[in-house]
Amino acid sequence: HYTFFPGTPVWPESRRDLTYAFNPDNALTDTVKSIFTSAFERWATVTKLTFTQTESYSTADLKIAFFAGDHGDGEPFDGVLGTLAHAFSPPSGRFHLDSEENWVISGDISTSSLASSIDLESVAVHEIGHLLGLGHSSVEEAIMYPTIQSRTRKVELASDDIEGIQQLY
Ligand code: TQI
Ligand code: ZN
Ligand code: ZN
Repeated sequence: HYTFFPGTPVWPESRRDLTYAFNPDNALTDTVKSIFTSAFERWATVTKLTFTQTESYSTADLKIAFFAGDHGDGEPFDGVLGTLAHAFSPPSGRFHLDSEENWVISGDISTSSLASSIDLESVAVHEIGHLLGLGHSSVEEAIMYPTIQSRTRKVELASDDIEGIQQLY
């Protein structure tokens, strides 16, 4: 079953059209950016929320950045595997990914040669759930379940994820 963060923080009524931006220092390709766009779309289709990319990193509601190791927020990344990414509850909007992971951005992850390969969209859909206020779920099929099998792609919201987010928005 789905959960919320303590105190059930949500984006307020006045901020349901959210903007997102990528850390300009990361210089991400359009292909990588499009993975995040797809991940946002999965949540937008089941809520009244909208997500629009902006070039203005400083003013965006949701800020996406890749970092390695200690990046100044008290939650350092740890190299390959372990922590892959983290996102903070509303209205923080901070979404950080470990740049040292072997991110898979396209292709079939199940036949990937590296045992440590991680599917970027799967992690993005999960972290966006956190950005919007969902905690972890006890339902194994849910996107918000706290573990993922290695070399697995899991990007489709389960009914548990949809019920949880529709409770909030
Ligand atoms: N990062 C953890 C996560 O996002 C960070 C975390 C731990 C956390 N406890 C939390 C975030 C409580 C919010 C609330 O869950 S992770 C997965 C999964 C991670 C894990 O790098 O371990 C995914 C990131 F579910 F597959 F294990 C993304 Cl999809
Ligand atoms: Zn961080
Ligand atoms: Zn999580």
